Amino acid sequence: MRSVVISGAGVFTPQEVITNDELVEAFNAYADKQNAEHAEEIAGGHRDPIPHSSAEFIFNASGIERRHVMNKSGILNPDMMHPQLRQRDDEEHGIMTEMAIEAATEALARAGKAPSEVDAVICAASNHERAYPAIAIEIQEALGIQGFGFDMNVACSSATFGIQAASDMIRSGSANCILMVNPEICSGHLEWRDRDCHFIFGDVCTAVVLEEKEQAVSHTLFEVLSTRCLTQFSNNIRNNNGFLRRSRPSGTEDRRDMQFMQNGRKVFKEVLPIVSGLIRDHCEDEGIDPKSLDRLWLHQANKSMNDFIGKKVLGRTPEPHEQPNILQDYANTSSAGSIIAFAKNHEDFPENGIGIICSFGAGYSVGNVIVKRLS
Ligand code: CO8
Repeated sequence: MRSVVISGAGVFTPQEVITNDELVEAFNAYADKQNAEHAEEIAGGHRDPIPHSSAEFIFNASGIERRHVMNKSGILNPDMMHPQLRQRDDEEHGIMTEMAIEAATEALARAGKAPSEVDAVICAASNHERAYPAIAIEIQEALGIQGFGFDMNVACSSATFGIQAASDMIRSGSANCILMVNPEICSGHLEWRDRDCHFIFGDVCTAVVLEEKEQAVSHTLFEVLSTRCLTQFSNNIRNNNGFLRRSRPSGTEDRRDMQFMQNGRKVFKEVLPIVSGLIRDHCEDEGIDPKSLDRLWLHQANKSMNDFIGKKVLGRTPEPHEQPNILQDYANTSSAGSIIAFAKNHEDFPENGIGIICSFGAGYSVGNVIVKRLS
């Protein structure tokens, strides 16, 4: 059986940043305006006023301090409350491809690979900016990669499911070197007018190069020892937007369910045991004591969630370097979160050390990638 390694990772971080204070100021201005517009209905008891958001609540409930976004001005404009992104011509690169080129260029440089040595592209993300042609094929063309490309979506678990798909293809011989990219423009489908979730997401793009071990030239290699994916249907994280929208009577309305919706409390409670159980079972099936894992590069949605999982898996409170968090700077970037954590926190990882990249989210979905540092 051929062995698979991660030989390079890259992160494209958008320049624009929104702090919790800036976010809350814009939200509260929007709330005040709405409440003033509907003052009579509110006074008559026919409508609830929109309460103010709070930076203190956001930090305490999630651990998030700021987020990077592709466009800040639209999100912070109380008359708009969503990003404003320039429409590209069909002849130009799309915005997801632009982000992917940056992250992929870094990942390829770290792997020491030219695009001509890559033979497939997987674009794994929570949303794709169009239905077709596949974003992956546009990325493939933009970078000058031969072979094939395809898009896939398993929400927050897209990247780990993408790593499993790539690893299986490399092991079976249908590809030798695969670029797996995760351009996540979460700001496009977050409802910035909803106080319960307006602070959750940010934008980013990550990329990982996976290849057959014998052909890898990078000095930093992580062998993919084993992957495991699990899904279990739940409506607790849902988005009803889709290609049938115009065929429905209310298709043109500005409906709440056209953006990200979640029952955060239920997600929190229900997902935690699934994740810690899958990590434990997966490790044990591979003959690895979960308590001996050297690092957990976890999905980045909520600090308390990660603290809980870290403690459950290791049987003690992890040291900060054993379970690195990046969500304070990036917020939840969906599938890219665990890959940012890995990309920014693997240089100091010990040789022969074993760690796990784990993501979880809508579906529900959970993806594990157990890795061992070779060099
Ligand atoms: N400011 C002040 N107060 C607030 C705010 C706010 N912004 N928001 C809520 N409150 C209030 C509530 O009204 C409530 O008040 P009361 O007790 O009087 O009713 C109180 O604070 C507590 O509210 P919650 O119970 O909602 O707060 P929680 O402690 O549960 O924290 C969290 C909310 C942070 C959302 C938490 O539940 C959480 O992190 N849950 C897990 C979420 C998660 O992991 N989701 C994964 C989704 S991501 C995914 O799978 C990818 C989907 C595809 C990407 C989509 C991109 C857009």
